[in-house]
Amino acid sequence: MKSVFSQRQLLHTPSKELSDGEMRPAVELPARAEYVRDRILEVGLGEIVEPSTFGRAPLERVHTTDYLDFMDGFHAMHEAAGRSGEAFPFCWPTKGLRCDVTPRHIDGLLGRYSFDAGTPIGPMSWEAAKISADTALTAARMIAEGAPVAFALCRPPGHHAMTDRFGGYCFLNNAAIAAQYLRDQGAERVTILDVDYHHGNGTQQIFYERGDVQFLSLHADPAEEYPYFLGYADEIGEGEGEGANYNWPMPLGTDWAGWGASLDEACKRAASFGTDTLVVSLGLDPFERDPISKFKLKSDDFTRIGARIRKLGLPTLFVMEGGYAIDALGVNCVNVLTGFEGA
Ligand code: 6XA
Ligand code: ZN
Repeated sequence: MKSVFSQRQLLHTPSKELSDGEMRPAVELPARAEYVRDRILEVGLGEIVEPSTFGRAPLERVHTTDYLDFMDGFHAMHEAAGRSGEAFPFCWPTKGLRCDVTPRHIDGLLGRYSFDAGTPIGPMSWEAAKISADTALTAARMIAEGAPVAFALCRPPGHHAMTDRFGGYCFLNNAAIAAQYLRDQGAERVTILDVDYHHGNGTQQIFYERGDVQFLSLHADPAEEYPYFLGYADEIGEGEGEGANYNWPMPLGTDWAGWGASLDEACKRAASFGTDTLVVSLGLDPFERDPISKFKLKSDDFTRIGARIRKLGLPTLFVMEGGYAIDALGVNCVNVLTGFEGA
């Protein structure tokens, strides 16, 4: 299978993040993508191609223009405010405050367009995020043109990014942008299967009232794990989207026995939706040695994930999301892809 990746996605270089009450070394590092790229080359998975530039139009199909304008202008505003280094929001329009105003101050704007303080923005972060979205779009175009499978080596990741808010290391929702692009290219129904350890709150929010894009997510119980405020089992979609959203929150410590059973249920939901294209939000953080996660999947289990997904018999776009056990990331990620190809 072909993969898509650009070195320019490495331009986002977060140094620290707010975690466990301290400023800690960032974990969403450029080296993550390099380990995956190197493993693709090592096993000879297939060609790695550069992303094309798709411009703003496909981003606007998912994100609001004011959010994109804010992000486009953010770095200049940060410098004009006499700031250097990484930006962190810290004040949000939560219930009880006004959500209908857009402040002029940089910290007010940072709060307006984010939902957490865990996502540092550096001078090149937005550039890298746009190229990461182009990577997803280029791989989606391969599927639209008839490829049975493609891998978008996206980094920074995307599944927490909402229509108008960044967070959870995510700025643009790569999987959602790709799914919408596939719809616009003629796919009638698209399923997004999110296997990242964390709930894909952004993807869920983007498609929650849509009946044409199904969202299925396997993740740690949000009562115990980030993002805490979305991802519960009773969230089934609204309006035309009712019945097109399903969550499988699982207890901390879940291993393949429980996780694989949930994957089976999710695959059955996908099969009964009548989907014609599958997008997999491929997080590698359910791994037993992931430093920020608490599931217990082993490297061989990732091969099983790929094989189970293949049984759906659908054109499949894999889009990379999280995963921070850097030394094992290449093996686990490529195990999913070879598990798919070998099944
Ligand atoms: C809070 C944890 C962010 C989770 C990022 C992730 N700092 N999402 O892996 O899938
Ligand atoms: Zn994650």
